[in-house]
Amino acid sequence: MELKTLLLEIKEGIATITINRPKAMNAINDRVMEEVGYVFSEGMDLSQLKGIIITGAGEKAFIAGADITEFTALDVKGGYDKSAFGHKVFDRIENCPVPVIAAINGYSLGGGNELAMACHIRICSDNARFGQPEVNLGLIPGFGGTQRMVQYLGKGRAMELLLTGDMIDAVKALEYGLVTHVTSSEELMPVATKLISKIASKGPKAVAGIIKTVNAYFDNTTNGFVKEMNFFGEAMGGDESKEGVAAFLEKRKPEFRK
Ligand code: CO8
Repeated sequence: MELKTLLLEIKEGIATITINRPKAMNAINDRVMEEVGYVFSEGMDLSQLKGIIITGAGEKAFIAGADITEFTALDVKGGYDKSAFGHKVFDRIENCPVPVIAAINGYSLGGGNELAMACHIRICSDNARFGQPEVNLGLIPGFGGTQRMVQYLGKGRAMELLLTGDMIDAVKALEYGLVTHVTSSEELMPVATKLISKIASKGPKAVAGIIKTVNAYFDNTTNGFVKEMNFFGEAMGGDESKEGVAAFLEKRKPEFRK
């Protein structure tokens, strides 16, 4: 698939996906959603990647939401289908076996903030602003925001932000646990890269196992504790733990990636 709305750069095993519609504040239109869905399925060879960074083009916005200009054509079925497709794509991000970091460089609103919340880690620049303003349009979030916002912020804070449509700044987002680091604009990508490089020095199977088992906590069709025991057993019998344990005992750094 030809990428028309995303920039995809892969350098030293780190993929950077830039949502590239700066004139529309990188709003997610149908094409963006299709392309994000594509890059998280056939569009990248995940087995060759250490991690993925998602960011927005320009200096003002990460993503200012779903593209509102496409809403006028939607009825009940159209709205449901658009929402369901977004869920499918964002589930792919959430369940990606390599770490996905949202590097939030400005407005992170509506569907854009929902995309950020599907990533494993969120960091932001100090000019970032976050919100779910759908209520101002007579809507509710449709790409998982009502659920993931509660997961990160707790019910009370999530309810207030969702019901008022208010935005919070980077400092508040850090206090609320929505992001884990606030940087200057210049430092945002270097910090994201550093985080991925650090994670890439660990065993990739253990990293994938942690992503799966943490996600299991939020999946009420599965028992996360059982999943953990199973993965733990597999990890203990696997080559990575042999290397990790041997390296500790031999007082050297483990080499997980050959
Ligand atoms: N969709 C389409 N265009 C947008 C969007 C958007 N979400 N956000 C900004 N733009 C466009 C503006 O229309 C403007 O275009 P133009 O230059 O052609 O007039 C351009 O980007 C620049 O924007 P502004 O001039 O408004 O810039 P400001 O700096 O004054 O304001 C804001 C920036 C605060 C980000 C403002 O643009 C804004 O409030 N945007 C809308 C934010 C919003 O409501 N987002 C939520 C959208 S709804 C949603 O995300 C639902 C997700 C679930 C969908 C489920 C499936 C149906």
